[in-house]
Amino acid sequence: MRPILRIPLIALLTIVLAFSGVTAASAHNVLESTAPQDGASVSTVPHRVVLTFDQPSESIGTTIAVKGPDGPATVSKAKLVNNTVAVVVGGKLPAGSYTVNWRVTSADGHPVSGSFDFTAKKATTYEAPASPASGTTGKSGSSDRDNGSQDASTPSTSQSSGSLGTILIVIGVALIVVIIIVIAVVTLRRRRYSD
Ligand SMILES: [Cu+2]
Repeated sequence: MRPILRIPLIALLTIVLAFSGVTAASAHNVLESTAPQDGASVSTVPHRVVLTFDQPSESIGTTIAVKGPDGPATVSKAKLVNNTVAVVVGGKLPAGSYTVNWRVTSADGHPVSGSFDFTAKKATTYEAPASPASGTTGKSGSSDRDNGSQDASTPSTSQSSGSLGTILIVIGVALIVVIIIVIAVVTLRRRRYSD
């Protein structure tokens, strides 16, 4: 009985080690810096809020929502250049505390999210961007706001999605273990019958 079970055990250990190696290799995007910095006090709200990661992000599912004393201040969708994700801020921006809620799709497809704050000492006003996409500014602005409120209500999205992958791996390994045990039992029974 034992020599037969030894082989499936070695196979199982190999599979588990292989899976853990894959998980460690595919790292999520890590936020390296923000402009403005977390907790910074700036004279006025900058026209653009920029997040820099250790690697490029995927545009699908990537959102940045800036919220000020008067509510949402984000007027563009997230723009991705190299390792940065930026968003344009506009409208009347009073002095006070601003919160940036961000959600970024990592290079490996997994979402990462977080938030940071900064304070504006003085009020400023930016006119709506006169870009070719200005015709859809209102619509994109409102959809950004919707995304922002969803992010705010579910701050732990990245955690649950990240652990979902781990759960799937555990389920996969568990299935393999069950299959190996069934094969071992069937093999043992056949041996007994043949003896
Ligand atoms: Cu990942």
